[in-house]
Amino acid sequence: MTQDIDFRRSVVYQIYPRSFADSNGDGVGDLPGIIQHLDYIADLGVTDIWLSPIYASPNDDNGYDISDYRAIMAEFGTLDDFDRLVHEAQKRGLRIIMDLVVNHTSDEHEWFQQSRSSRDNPYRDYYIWRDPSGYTTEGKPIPPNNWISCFSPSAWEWDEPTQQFYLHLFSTKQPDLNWDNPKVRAEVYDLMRFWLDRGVSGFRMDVINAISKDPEFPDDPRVTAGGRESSLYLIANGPRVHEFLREMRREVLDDYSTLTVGETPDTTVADGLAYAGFNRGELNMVFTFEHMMLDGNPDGYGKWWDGKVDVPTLKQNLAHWQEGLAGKAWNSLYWNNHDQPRVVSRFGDDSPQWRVTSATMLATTLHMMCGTPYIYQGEEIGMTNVAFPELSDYDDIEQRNAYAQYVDKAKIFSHEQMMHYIHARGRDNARTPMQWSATKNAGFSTGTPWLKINPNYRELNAERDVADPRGVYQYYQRLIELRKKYPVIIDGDFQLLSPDDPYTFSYLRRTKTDTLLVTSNFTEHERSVAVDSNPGYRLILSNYEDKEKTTPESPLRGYETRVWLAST
Ligand code: TEU
Ligand code: CA
Repeated sequence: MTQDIDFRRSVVYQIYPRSFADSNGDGVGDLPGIIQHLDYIADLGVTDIWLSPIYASPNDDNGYDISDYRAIMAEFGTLDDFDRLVHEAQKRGLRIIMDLVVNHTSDEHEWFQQSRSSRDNPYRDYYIWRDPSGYTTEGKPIPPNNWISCFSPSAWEWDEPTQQFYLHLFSTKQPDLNWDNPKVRAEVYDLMRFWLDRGVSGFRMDVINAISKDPEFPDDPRVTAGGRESSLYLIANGPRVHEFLREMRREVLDDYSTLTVGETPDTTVADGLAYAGFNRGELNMVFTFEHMMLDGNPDGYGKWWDGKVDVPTLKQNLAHWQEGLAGKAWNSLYWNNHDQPRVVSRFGDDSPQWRVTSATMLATTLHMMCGTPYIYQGEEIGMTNVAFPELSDYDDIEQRNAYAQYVDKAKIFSHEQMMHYIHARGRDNARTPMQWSATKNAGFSTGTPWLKINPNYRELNAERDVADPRGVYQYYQRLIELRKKYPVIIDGDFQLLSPDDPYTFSYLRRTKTDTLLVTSNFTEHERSVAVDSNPGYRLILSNYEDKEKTTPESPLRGYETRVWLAST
């Protein structure tokens, strides 16, 4: 059995390859583009790069629909480019973590092509096929149950030639694999070995908590009651998921040194302990979704809303995970990924006056908690949400489907409302191309980018930010340096201070010898925080300059954050 890599000391940088850097002018980011920017990533101080999917894909869901697990998407490059990327990353001390998308494949994957070809094909049982539950008076087949998919109304798609439905929790082009079939599991373990043997250092596992389905396929009571949100919550954390993950560890992960993080929507602290508990033999950590759902639609229309979460709700939720996992499992820490709006626009203030200050405040609040921080491309320069005027300016399948459901079909939101919600929460906020410079197309591509650039790139770009000692990039460097310097950031316990204070987010981290105090102001107005005076405190980081006059008790200015350390 091989030892896991030291995931407690990792800092992970996530790349969405399509939007990172285009080396050949076709408008699509690619692997050579990533290689060109490896120094930029290494200089931040991170230890690992997580690549969103780079496998062959028809791109119904931008690579999260895989048609060949052993091939690189043609637009992204070749296996040779991939080997070069691993090698160049290693030279800079960076590990590569792959996205493992095995809850479903593309419908264009060979397995599904075989599976749908006939009921007695040997691959039939690789997917989840069911008979209709009946027929309408017009003779239309009725799905086996009422489950709603994340990207289309029903989670079941009728296959006319073989007269059965197949299950797809996401788009109709993303059929769910049947993990109850041991052959499917063996195929997955095989492809994992393929990449581990090629030099990757672990996996971020896409909706891995959805792989085991309840064999009863019960109706979703929320849908029965008229709800419109996806049934993922009901399907998540199914009966055999822990058995499968332990088998995966025995069959594959035990033979390698890896970092594993599960993407686990609809997961509570208790589930988190079960997936990522230190002695469970499953995953190193999981991504909780709880803090990402707090600002959802109050009427049960999913994430489509533009309201703000209040500070106590947000910090109490994060504290709940910090305390719940303490000493028993490990947290992942994130504000952003390719599915979420930009954090500076969401929990901070992206106006020119406050953008940098609130971005660095949010970064500090997150990185000083206990867990492994994840940085999503562009977060390290404070990239913001975008507000394109037309629906046609957007690409994301989730946004397009939500518009069709909520505006066209059910007429619950007006066009204007829905555009507003897309601006606030749409996934394309995270997917506009990386803003490298003030030159044409933000230096992302010499051609026409696959998705429009955020028009603020002339002022907001890496070239400018990296050079600015008061910018966001250099601040992230300092945060990561602190983590390497002070063990309390890794090992300390966690205690939330003033849990009900509506404006500030403050906490302590303690070991036997050290106390770290973090105080952050989530508003533009001056706020005081109640803290225990400790004469030993010295300021080790802040996003304002005049450090001399400051004490832990002095009021925090707009979006100010401070990190204090006392050692005995
Ligand atoms: O996301 C899983 C998931 O639960 C999504 O529904 C997610 O909650 C949603 O995008 C947020 O609005 C993963 C990937 O991260 C996502 O990009 C994929 O589209 C999805 O799986 C299917 O593979
Ligand atoms: Ca390209």
